[in-house]
Amino acid sequence: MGENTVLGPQISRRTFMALSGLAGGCAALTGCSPKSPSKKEETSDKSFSPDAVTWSSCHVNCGSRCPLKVFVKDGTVVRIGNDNEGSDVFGPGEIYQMRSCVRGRTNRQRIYNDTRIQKPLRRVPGTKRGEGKYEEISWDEAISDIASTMKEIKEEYGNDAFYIQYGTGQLGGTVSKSWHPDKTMFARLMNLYGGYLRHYCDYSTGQITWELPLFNGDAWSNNEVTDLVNSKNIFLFGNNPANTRMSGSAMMYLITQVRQQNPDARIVVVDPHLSDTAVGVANQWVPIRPGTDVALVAGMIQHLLSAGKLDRDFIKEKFVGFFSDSFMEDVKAAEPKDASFMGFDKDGKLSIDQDMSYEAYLNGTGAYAGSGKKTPEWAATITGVPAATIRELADLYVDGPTATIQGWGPQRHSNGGNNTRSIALIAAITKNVGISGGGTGAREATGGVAYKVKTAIPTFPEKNSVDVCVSFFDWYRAIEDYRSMNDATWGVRHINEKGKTLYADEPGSITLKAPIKFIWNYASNVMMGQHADINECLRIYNLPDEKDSGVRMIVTVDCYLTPTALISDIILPGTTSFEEDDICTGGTAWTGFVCCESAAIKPLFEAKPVYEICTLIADKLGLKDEFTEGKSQLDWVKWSYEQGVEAGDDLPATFEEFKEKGLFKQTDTHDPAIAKQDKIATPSGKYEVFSKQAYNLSKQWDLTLGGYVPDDGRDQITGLPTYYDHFEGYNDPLRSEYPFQLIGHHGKTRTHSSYGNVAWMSSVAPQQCWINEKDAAALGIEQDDQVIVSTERGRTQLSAKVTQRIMPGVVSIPQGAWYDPASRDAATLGDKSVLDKGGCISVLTSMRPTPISKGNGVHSNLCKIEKA
Ligand SMILES: Nc1nc2c(c(=O)[nH]1)N[C@H]1C(S)=C(S)[C@@H](COP(=O)(O)OP(=O)(O)OC[C@H]3O[C@@H](n4cnc5c(=O)[nH]c(N)nc54)[C@H](O)[C@@H]3O)O[C@H]1N2
Ligand SMILES: Nc1nc2c(c(=O)[nH]1)N[C@H]1C(S)=C(S)[C@@H](COP(=O)(O)OP(=O)(O)OC[C@H]3O[C@@H](n4cnc5c(=O)[nH]c(N)nc54)[C@H](O)[C@@H]3O)O[C@H]1N2
Ligand code: SF4
Ligand SMILES: [Mo]
Repeated sequence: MGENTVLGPQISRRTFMALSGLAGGCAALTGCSPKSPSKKEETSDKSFSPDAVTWSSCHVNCGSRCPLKVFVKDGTVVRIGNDNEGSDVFGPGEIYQMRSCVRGRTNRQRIYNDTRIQKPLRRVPGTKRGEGKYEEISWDEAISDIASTMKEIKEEYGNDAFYIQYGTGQLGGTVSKSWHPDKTMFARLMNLYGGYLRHYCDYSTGQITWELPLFNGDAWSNNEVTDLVNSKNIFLFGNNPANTRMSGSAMMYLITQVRQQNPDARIVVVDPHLSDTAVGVANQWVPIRPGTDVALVAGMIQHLLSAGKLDRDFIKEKFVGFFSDSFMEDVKAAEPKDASFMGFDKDGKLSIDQDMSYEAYLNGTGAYAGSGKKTPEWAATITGVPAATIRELADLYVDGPTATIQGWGPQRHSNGGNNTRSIALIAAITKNVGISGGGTGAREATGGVAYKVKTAIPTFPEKNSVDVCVSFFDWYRAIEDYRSMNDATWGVRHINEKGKTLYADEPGSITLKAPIKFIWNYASNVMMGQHADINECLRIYNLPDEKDSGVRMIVTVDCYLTPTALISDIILPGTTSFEEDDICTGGTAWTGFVCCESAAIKPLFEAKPVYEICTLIADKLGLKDEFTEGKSQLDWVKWSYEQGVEAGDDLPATFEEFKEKGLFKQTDTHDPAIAKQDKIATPSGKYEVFSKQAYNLSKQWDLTLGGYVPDDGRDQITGLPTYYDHFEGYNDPLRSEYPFQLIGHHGKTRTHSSYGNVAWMSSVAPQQCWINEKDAAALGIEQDDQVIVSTERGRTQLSAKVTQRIMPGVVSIPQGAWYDPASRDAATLGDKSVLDKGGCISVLTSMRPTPISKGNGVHSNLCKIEKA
C-alpha cells in the first residue's frame, strides 16, 4: 500500500475532457462497463445516438432538485440534458418544464472529475488532520476500523459521543439523502445502535427559524410567489433568487414572469450589492450596510408614526409592546407561559418596571434609548441609505399592497435575529399581512403540488437514547469542552421522541453528557469549508484524544477529495447520483414532480452508495437484518413509490412502468395562497414588537458562553428588535483596524462548495472579491489584481472584481470556494498566517455563535484588503 500524499483538491484542475475522449476512456475506469440500452432518444443532433437515456436529478442544496436527462453511450455519460417536456407558460394549470440551471448541465465534469476519491483512504498514522497524507486501504479494512472504533467509543462514552454532521450534498436523494441528517441511512443505523447527539436548525436559516417567531410565531409563511402579480410594491430584502433559485421553474423564473405580467409593480431590492436579481427585475436598488436592516426599519417606522401614517387602533389591537401607554399591560400578556417558549420564567422573577416600548425606542427614551431619536437621518448614518430614500421607501409601505420577502442574507449576521424580526415588523405594522399582493416578510412561498411518495426511509428516532441536542453550529465546542455547554450558555436543548426540541424550565439545567468522539460526514464540506474559521477548526480537530476532549474518529463519505475529506481519519468513496437508483421529488409554484432515478452507469472506481456502506457497517455491528429489513436500495425506491400510490398519487400501476418513464409532473389551478397569520403563536397571541421571551433570555443566559467569548457587549439579547453595535458590524470599534465589512453572498458557479471542482463553471465566473471602484482606487487595486483579504482569523488570496455593483466600505467573497492552503506543513497547520489560495471565505469568518439562536452570523466580518 503506497503512501499517497494528497496536496489538496485544487491541485490540478485538468478537466475530464482530457481524461475521457469518452467512449475510449471507459476501459481505464475501474468498474465502468457498458450499460444495456434501455431506450433510444432522437435529439436535434441527428448524428448523436446514445445507447440509453435515463433520468437522474441534481441532488445538491440549491433547493431545486432539477431532473436531469442522462445520455449514455458505451457505458459512459456523454451528455447531460434537462427536462424539455411540457409547457413553458406561466399560469394555473400549466405543467412547466423543470429546467435545470447551467450547473446541473455540467455534471459530466463532476462524474469524471480528477478529484474523485477512487478507493478507501486512511490518514497516515502520526500525521495531523489536515496535512493530507493518506494511504489506500481495502473496503474491508476501512469498515472494520470504523466498526471497531464505534464499539470502543460506545463502550467508553455511550451514544452521546456520536455526531452526524450537517451535510447537504445529497439533499435531493431519498435513500441517498444527506439532509436532514436525522433522516439519513447513517441515522437509521445509529438509532438501531442506540442513538447519537442530534443538532437543531441549519446553516441556511440559523436565526430566522427561532427569532422571527419571537415577533409573529412564524418563520416560514408568506404569500405564494404567484400572488406578486397583485402587488403594487415588492420589497426584496437580501434576497437574490437570480443566484439562489436558478432552476427554470423556481423563484427567479417566476419573478421574471411577475415582472412581465405586472409591469407597473415597483420592485425594490435592499442589498449591499447590486445583485443579479436587482439587475434583472428591480426598479430600485437600495444599497445598505450589512447588518443594518434593523436600523432602516426603525427609521421607516419613526417617519410613518410621526407623519401620522400608521393606524394606531390597529396597532393597539394586534401588537404588543409598541406604545408606551399600554406597555406594562402588554408585557404581562407577552409572558412565556411554559417551556414550550423560550425564556420561561418559572418563578416569575423577571418583572419589568420601565418603559421598553418601541415608541420609546423611536423617541430615544426608555431602557433602549440608544443614541437619540430614530429618525430617518439617524438611520441614514448607520445604514448608508439617504434619509429621503428611507422616507420614500416607508411611504411605499402605506401605499400598497406591498409585498415583503426576505432572503436569508439579513439573518446570517451576528445581529441577524433583530434584522429578521424588523423586516417582518415593517410588513405587519403597515397592514400588508393577510392581503393579496402583500405578505409577511418571510421568504417567498413557492407551494408546488407535491407528490406523496416517501422522500425518507424510516430512521427510528424513537430509539435514540440521547435526549439533548446542540445547535447545528456548535458541535466544535462539544469536541473541546462539552462541560461548558448547557442551555444557558450554548443553547443546548432537550429533544423528545418525535424529534421536537424543548427549552429548559430551569436555566442551566440541560447539559451534555460526553464529548463528541466520532463524527460522520456524509456529503458535507462543513468541517473545512462551510462552517467558519478554518484555522481554529484545524486546532480543534488536532486536539489530543483525551478523556474529556478531542475527537477520535472522523469518517467522510464523499465523491471528491474535498478540504473536509482531508481532515478525516477514514475517507470513503461515494457514488454520484448518476451511479445509483433513487427517487427524488420537488417542484415549485404549481408544478410538482417525482423523478424515479436509474443508475446511468456503474459506480466508478471502488465507489459505493451510502446504503451499501451503512449496510457493511451494520453487518459488523450485528445489525444488518434490522438495518436492511431484507431490502436492496431498489426495493426501498419501490417502497417509496408504493407509499405514494397508497396515499393517492396518480402514478403508473406498476413500479416497472414508473421506473421506465422516470419523470412525472402534476399541477392544479389553485389561487395563490395568502398567508393569513390569523392565529399568532406568540405567548400573547399578538405580534410581539417587544418580546418578553427575548427579554427573559437576556437575564437568564450567559452571553460569554461560559467564558468562551469576552463580555464585550458586542452580542446582545434585546426585548425589542433594536440596532446595537454588534460583533464585527459597522460600528464595531475593530473597524479602525479592519475597515471593510465583508459578506459572502451565494454565487452562481457553485452550490456552496459543490460544483467548485467543475472547470467549466469557474471558467465562466472565477472566484473574485467584489470591491467598489472607489475603495479599490484608494488601495491601488485594479480589475483582476490579486488581493489578500484578512480578518483577525486568517488570510485568503483571490482576484478583485472592481465594480460599482457593491457599496463602498463593503466587500463580498462568494461563499463556498475550496480551501487551498499555501502549506499543509504540520508545524504551521492552523496558523493564521498560512495563506489560503482558494479564496475561501471560511478562513475569514467567525465561529462566535449568535446570541439567541447560537447560529452562524458569518456575514458579519470586518476585514482589510491589500494588493498581493
Ligand atoms: N447558486 C446557488 N444557489 C443557492 C445556493 C448556492 O450556494 N449557490 N445555496 C442554497 C442555499 S442552501 C441557501 S440557504 C440559499 C441561500 O440564500 P440566501 O441566504 O438568501 O443567500 P445569500 O447570498 O447569503 O444572501 C442573499 C442576499 O442577501 C444580501 N445580504 C447580505 N447581508 C445583508 C444584510 O445585512 N442586509 C440585506 N438587506 N441584505 C444582505 C447578500 O448580498 C445577498 O445578495 O441559496 C440556495 N441557492
Ligand atoms: N461563509 C458562509 N458559509 C456558509 C454559508 C454562507 O452563506 N456563508 N452558507 C451556509 C449554508 S446556507 C449551507 S446550506 C451550508 C452548506 O454546506 P454543505 O452542506 O457542506 O454543502 P456543500 O459545500 O455543497 O457540500 C456538500 C458536499 O457533498 C458532496 N457531494 C455532492 N454530491 C455528492 C454525492 O452524490 N455523494 C456524496 N457522497 N457526496 C456528495 C460534495 O462533494 C461536498 O463535499 O454552507 C453554509 N456555509
Ligand atoms: S444547482 Fe439547483 S438549479 Fe441548478 S440544476 Fe442543480 S438543483 Fe437545479
Ligand atoms: Mo443553506
